Amino acid sequence: MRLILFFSALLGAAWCLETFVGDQVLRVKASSEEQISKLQLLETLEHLQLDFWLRPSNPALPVDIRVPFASLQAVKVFLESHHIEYSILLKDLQVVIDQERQEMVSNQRERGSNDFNYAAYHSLEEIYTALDNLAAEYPSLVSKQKIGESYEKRPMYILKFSTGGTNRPAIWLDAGIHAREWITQATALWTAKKIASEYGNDPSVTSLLNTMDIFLLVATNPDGYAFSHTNNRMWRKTRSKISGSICIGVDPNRNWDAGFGGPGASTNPCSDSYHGPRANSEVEVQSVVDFIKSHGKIKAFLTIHSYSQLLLYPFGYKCTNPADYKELDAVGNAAASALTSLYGTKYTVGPICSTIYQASGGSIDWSYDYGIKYSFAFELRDTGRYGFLLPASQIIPTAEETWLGLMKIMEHVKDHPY
Ligand code: INF
Ligand code: ZN
Repeated sequence: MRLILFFSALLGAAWCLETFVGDQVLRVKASSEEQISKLQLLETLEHLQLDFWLRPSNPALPVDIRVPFASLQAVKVFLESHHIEYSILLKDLQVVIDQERQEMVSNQRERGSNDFNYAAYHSLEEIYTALDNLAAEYPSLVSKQKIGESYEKRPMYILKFSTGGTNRPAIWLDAGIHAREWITQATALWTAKKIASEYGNDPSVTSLLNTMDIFLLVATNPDGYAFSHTNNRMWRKTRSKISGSICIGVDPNRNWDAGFGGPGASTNPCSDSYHGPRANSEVEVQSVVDFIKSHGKIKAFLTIHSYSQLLLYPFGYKCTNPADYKELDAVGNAAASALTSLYGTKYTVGPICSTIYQASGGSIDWSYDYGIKYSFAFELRDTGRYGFLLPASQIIPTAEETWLGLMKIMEHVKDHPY
C-alpha cells in the first residue's frame, strides 16, 4: 500500500499542472488617475494572486487581470465599490486552455509526416526539430548555431541566414523571451521558413540577404516555454532559483543592463516583473548579450512580444525620447502601416514609456544604448479578446502581417547603413 501511495505522490508531483478552473480574465477600464492608483494598490495585494496581463499605467489603456476563482468575489466587490468599470474577457480560463491543448494534440495526430504545421503551436522539442529541418532543407542559406544554454541547461539555438561574405552587417530577431506569449515563437518559426523560401524569389528578400545576414532566436526563454507546456500555461519569467526566496524566475525583459533596477521593475522575486539580483543575472540574457557583442556588426535588434498590437522603440527605463526619435518613429509608422495593409490589424507606434508605461531593464533599451540604432519591440495580436491564448487559427494571419512590418524595417536598415 505504501508503495502505491509513494508512486502516486511522485506522479502527482511530476505533473503538478497548474489549473485555472473558474479563473476569469477581466478587462478593467480605469477612468481616472485615481482609479489607476486603486488598481496599482490591487496589484500589491499578493494574497489575491492576481496576474496582470496588461498592467495599470495610463487611463487611456485597458488593464487585463487574470483573477483566480477564489479571488473573484473580492476583486469584483473592490472594483464595484470604487465604481471601476470592468467586463469579462474570458469566463473560465481553463476551458480555453483545454481547447488549445486539444487542438495541439489533434494537429500532432494529423501531421504524422515531417511537413511542419506552421498553423499550430508546438512544444520546444518540435520547434528544435523544425530548426534542424530548415537548416537541412536550405543548407546554403540556413545554419543553426548554439549561443548558450538556459538555466536548466537547455540549448539556445539561433538560425543564421547568410548568403556569403564574412561577418556581414546583420539583423537580430528574437521571440519568446516571455514564455507564455506563444504566438511569438510560432510567428518566428513561420518567419524563418519565409526568409528561407523567399530568397531567390522575392526581390527585396534577395537583395536584403545579398548584403546582410539575419540571426533569429525563436525560443529565447526555453525553460519558461517548456514550463508553460508542462506545468503552467501562464508562466512568463525564466525558471532560475532566487536565493532567499521560494519564488522562481526573473522577468527576462527587466534583466538587461539598461536602467537596471529602476522604475517599472519589481524588487520582489515573486513578482512577474522581478528584475533579478543583478543585470544579466539570467544566463539566457547574458547569452544574447555575449553573442551581440562578439558579432560586433548587428545593425537592428528586433524583439517580438504579445499582446496589444504595438510597435515600440526606446526608451522604457526613462521617459525622454532617443536621439533617433524622428527616424525611429517614421520607420515604426511605415512598418505599422505595411502591417495594417494586409488584414486591417491596427497598431500603435511609439516609445515604450509614453505608449505603455515606464519599464526598466528591457532588451531594446540595452541594444539601443549599446549602439544598435534600429531597436524595436513588436507586441503582436490581439488586443485582449484572447490575449496570450490567441487561437492557432490566427498564427498564419498574424505571421503574414508581421512579416510586412518586419520587411519594412529590414529594408530601411539595409538602405541606411551606419
Ligand atoms: N511587454 C511589456 C513588459 O512589461 C512592455 C515592454 C515591452 C517593456 C518592450 C519593455 C520593452 O515587458 C510585455 N509584452 O510584457 O509581452
Ligand atoms: Zn512579453
